[in-house]
Amino acid sequence: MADTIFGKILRKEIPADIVHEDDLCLAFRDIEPQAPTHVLVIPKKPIPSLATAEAVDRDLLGHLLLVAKQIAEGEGLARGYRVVMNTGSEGGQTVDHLHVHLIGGRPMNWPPG
Ligand code: DGP
Repeated sequence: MADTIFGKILRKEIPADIVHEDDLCLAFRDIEPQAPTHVLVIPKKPIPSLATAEAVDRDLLGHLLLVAKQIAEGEGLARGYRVVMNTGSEGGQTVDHLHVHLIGGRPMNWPPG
């Protein structure tokens, strides 16, 4: 997989406001927050997008969601939040390293833009 800005964050080559790290993933605050809480959860495994994830990634993908839930609890998002995986150009993905957006702290609109 081609290197991305998230690869540089994973290797601590550029700074990020890290809120969680374990052996499988890193979570940090989005540099362009769309809500009071906006955290990105990324796997340490370099998977470009959900579209390229495979069956072997099943447990890893579940882990990312459970970490997002854990962070949401820590952020006090008891009234709800949104998790999003923008996938591909029409899905709005701009960084080709799979990531889960955790967004909360304000009411969310539907449908999304
Ligand atoms: P997406 O559009 O779904 O690929 O989301 C990419 C997100 O990554 C976008 O919300 C902005 C964020 N982002 C891009 N560059 C950086 C960076 O250098 N640091 C941090 N913390 N976030 C970044």
